[in-house]
Amino acid sequence: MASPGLSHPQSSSPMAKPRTRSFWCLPDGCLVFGSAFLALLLVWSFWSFFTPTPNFESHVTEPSSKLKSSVDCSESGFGVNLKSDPKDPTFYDDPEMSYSIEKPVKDWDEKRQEWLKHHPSFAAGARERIVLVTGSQPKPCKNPIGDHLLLRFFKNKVDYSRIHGYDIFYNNLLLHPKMGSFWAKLPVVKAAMLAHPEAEWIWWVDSDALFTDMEFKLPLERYKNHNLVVHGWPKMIYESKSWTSLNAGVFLIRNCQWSMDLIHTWSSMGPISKDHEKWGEIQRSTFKDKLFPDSDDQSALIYLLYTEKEKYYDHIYLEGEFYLEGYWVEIIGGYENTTERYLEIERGAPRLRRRHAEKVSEQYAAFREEFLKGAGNGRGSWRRPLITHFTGCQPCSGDYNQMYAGESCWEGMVKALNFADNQVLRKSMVKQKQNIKREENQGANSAALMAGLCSSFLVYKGIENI
Ligand SMILES: [Mn+2]
Repeated sequence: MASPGLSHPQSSSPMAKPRTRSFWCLPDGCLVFGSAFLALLLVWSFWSFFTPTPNFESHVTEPSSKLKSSVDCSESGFGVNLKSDPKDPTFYDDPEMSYSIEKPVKDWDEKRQEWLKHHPSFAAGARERIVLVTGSQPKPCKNPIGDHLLLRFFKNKVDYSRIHGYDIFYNNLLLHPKMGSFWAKLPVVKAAMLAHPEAEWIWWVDSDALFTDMEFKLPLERYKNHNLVVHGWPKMIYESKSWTSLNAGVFLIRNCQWSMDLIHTWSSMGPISKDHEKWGEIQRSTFKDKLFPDSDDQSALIYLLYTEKEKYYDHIYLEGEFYLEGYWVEIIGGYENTTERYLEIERGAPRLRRRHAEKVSEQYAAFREEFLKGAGNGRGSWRRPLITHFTGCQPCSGDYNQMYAGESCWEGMVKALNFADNQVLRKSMVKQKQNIKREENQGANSAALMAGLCSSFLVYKGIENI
């Protein structure tokens, strides 16, 4: 596997955002205006003291509506208007418009643009807006601890999305009856694109993958000329012809016509195609290391890149520099060292130990960047990996690749989930001089766990001062 480089994708610390200044307090006239305002405030406070109900409105208001007096509640905190949907027709009014994976979407760029024109409050920030999409099967898990694991995997994605201000959508229904298993994501991603014209990007993250760096933000600037971002290596596609030359379990796809066309072509190698079996044979004969006969989404994408390089290569960014997703086996052994290195940084940097609201934590991530310059990225690095992917372990079915002991899958997952969850708690909810203690699952117990005999999978031991 190609070794990712050691450079830093975030040298310009994109997490830092300018703080909003009070617009009325300009240097000249500030004093005059300020004094006038203070006087007005004084008069108003006396007036309101003697007037029980400040009668700004002509009708009697309910107590709760007083809270609204200074804020237009039709606007969310991000300045987008969640209530306005003008009558002008958009693509949603077209009866021919379908979310189905089988029906191609045409002129999507124009349609999306038109929608944004009618919803101007979404235009600001639209270029960077991301909707994270994930999901799992519609039924309860066969693995006795599967639903618990999936819940924690989902919580992890909710945490990451909340910290970075992304919307998140979890799907657990097959949107097309034939598109099950690894193919299920494509109908969901397409539907999410149509349902979210306000978003520039849809970020698919598998249910068996989790964020293990809650601070790291995608370097979107790097992808400005690309429409699809996947973890992958060109040499492995064009020289080794390997079916693992990229990983389709995590990808970022631009909400545009190019992506609609790609999804259409891509899914036509899946179970909705009458040639599905034939595609399996073609993939196997092209990628010799592919051992199973069925056509799969990952091989299908690699096949497109391999056979139609001129058409696709320039639009697909193969991210090999950091762990857009990383193979859990090569990652999880490094968590302890990473934790220790990060704690060491915090011990020497009071600024990083300052308690803060979670909403401003990107600022602290930016502060931390300067201490991570020597950490490297990807394999061999002590930087937290962005995403750890439990490829070959299925948390819900309990199936796993026979090259691992099943226990190592579940123990590894718990370790990764705790590694990430501790970051969330330490970020803003626990004092930096405190340590989160958990009783980790011991190997000896895992047989019992798998049999569903032990419900106390994780015993929370509390927080201790360090
Ligand atoms: Mn996966």
